[in-house]
This record gives sequence, C-alpha cells and structure tokens, in this order.
Amino acid sequence: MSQIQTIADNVAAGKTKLVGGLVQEALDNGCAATDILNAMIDAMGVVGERFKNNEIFVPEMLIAAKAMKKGVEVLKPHLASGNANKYGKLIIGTVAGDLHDIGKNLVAMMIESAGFEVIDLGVDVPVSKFIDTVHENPDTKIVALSALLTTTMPSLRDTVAALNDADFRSGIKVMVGGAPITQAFADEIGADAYTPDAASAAQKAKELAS
Ligand code: B1M
Repeated sequence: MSQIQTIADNVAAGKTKLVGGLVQEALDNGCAATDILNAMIDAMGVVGERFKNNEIFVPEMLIAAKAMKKGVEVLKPHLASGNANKYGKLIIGTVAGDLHDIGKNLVAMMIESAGFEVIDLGVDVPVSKFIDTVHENPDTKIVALSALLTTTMPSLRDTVAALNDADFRSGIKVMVGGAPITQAFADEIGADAYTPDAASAAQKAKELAS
C-alpha cells in the first residue's frame, strides 16, 4: 500500500497519534504536500459517506477531523509560502450554527500564504461578530464565509444580507464557499464571489483585492 494511502486510511480511522509522523515520513520520502492533502480530503469524504450510511457516528467523525488537523499542521509549512501581507486584511469565519472548520482553515491558510493578513473568527460566528470586526478593522478588503451544512445555508444568506446592508459594503468584497454552496446560490444571496476549494479561493481573493 502506498504511503499516501496509509495516511488517508489513518485519517479516516482517526489515528491522530500516528498521522503526524506518517505525514512527516511521506514528506521526507519526497511525496508532494498537495498529494498528501488531497488524499486527506478524500479520506474525509469517505468518513462522510460512512456517517451517511450509519456505519459511524458523530464521535468517529470528530476524531477523524482531529487526525486530519494533525496532518495539516505538519503539512502547513510545505503548503504556505508566507508572502507577508501584500494584499491587506481578510476576515474569515464559519457562519452561525456551523461547527465545521477544516475547510475554512485550509482556505485561511492558502489565503494567508497568498499574501493576506487573515483574521480568523473561528466557527459558529454570529452575524454581529462579522459586522463588528469589519468596524474594528476599517481597512478590511474581503470577508470570507464558509458553510458546510444545508441547514446553515440560511445563516450564510443572513450574514451576506447583513454585510450587504452595512455602511462599509462598498469598501469590501464578500466571498462564500463550502460543500453545499454553488455559484447560483452565491449569486442569489448577493455575494461577490464563490469558489469551490481553497486554492481557487486564494486566487479569487488576490483578484478581488487587486
Ligand atoms: Co459533519 N457533516 N456534521 N461533522 N461532517 C458533513 C458536512 C456531512 C456532509 C456528512 C454526511 O452526512 N455525509 C453532513 C452534512 C449534510 C448536509 O448538510 N447536506 C454533516 C452533518 C449532517 C453533521 C451534523 C449535523 C451531524 C449530527 O450532529 N447529526 C453535525 C453538525 C454540527 C454543526 O456544525 N452544527 C456535524 C458535525 C461534525 C463534526 C463536528 C463531528 C465534524 C467537524 C469537525 C471540524 O470541522 N472541526 C464533522 C465532519 C468532520 C464532517 C465531514 C465528515 C468532513 C468535513 C471536512 O472537514 N471535510 C463531512 C463529510 C464531507 O465533507 N464529505 C461532514 C474536508 C474539508 C477539507 O472539506 O470542509 O468541504 P470542506 O472544505 C472544502 C470546500 O468545501 C471549500 O474548500 C475546502 C478545501 O478545499 N470551502 C470553501 C470550504 N469553505 C470555503 C470557503 C470559501 C471557499 C471554499 O470561500 C470563503
């Protein structure tokens, strides 16, 4: 079995203590950081399928997420190029009611490495927190919102609506993303941009800030 497959299997099985070492070993043996990352993302897809089929439950999803976070921690220096603060400030968070943060963290990491100063508000972020943070940081260029559940798509809609009504709206751009989000939904709720993954989010953020 390939080293990358072993990493994916251990992420899916939630073997947090093993994953860091396995990722380091694969890197030392010349595996590409992006290949390792993609395999870990696929592993979370497998975990999601198992959950959907009632083969595993929330605790198993949670430990798989912890294992993936450990792997990303080891990968981070190999994925991020550390282009210091060339494009200005970007505020990011997962919308209210939603606790998923792996995708949001990857987006934040890629955007930071593309040259933004990232203010990460975490998960389950109330609308008012996004608004207050822009007020506290009037030089903000972009607000980036993540939502992973169909049940938190209305929360994404509310957050974008509040940003669209805010006095600072003409000075910022609003980006959205997350597995259930589509370009059509982004257009419908009045966001400036939708991207499907972390790499395209970083590319789009640079375009919007330029
Ligand atoms: Co949850 N969960 N979960 N979960 N979870 C999903 C999302 C689900 C698809 C699983 C399934 O049923 N197949 C399903 C949602 C179904 C739906 O809404 N249609 C689901 C469910 C149902 C739930 C609960 C409701 C379960 C329950 O309690 N009964 C519950 C909700 C809790 C809440 O949020 N209120 C729940 C809880 C959890 C855990 C807490 C246990 C854990 C999260 C831990 C954490 O994040 N720290 C968890 C996990 C791990 C998952 C799965 C297995 C993996 C998510 C993940 O990290 N993927 C997930 C199944 C799946 O994704 N296939 C599932 C890897 C990550 C890299 O991908 O987050 O999609 P993703 O991010 C991508 C893109 O979406 C995009 O770029 C990223 C990288 O390329 N992207 C953006 C994300 N944000 C972006 C922003 C952008 C642009 C791109 O611009 C700003």
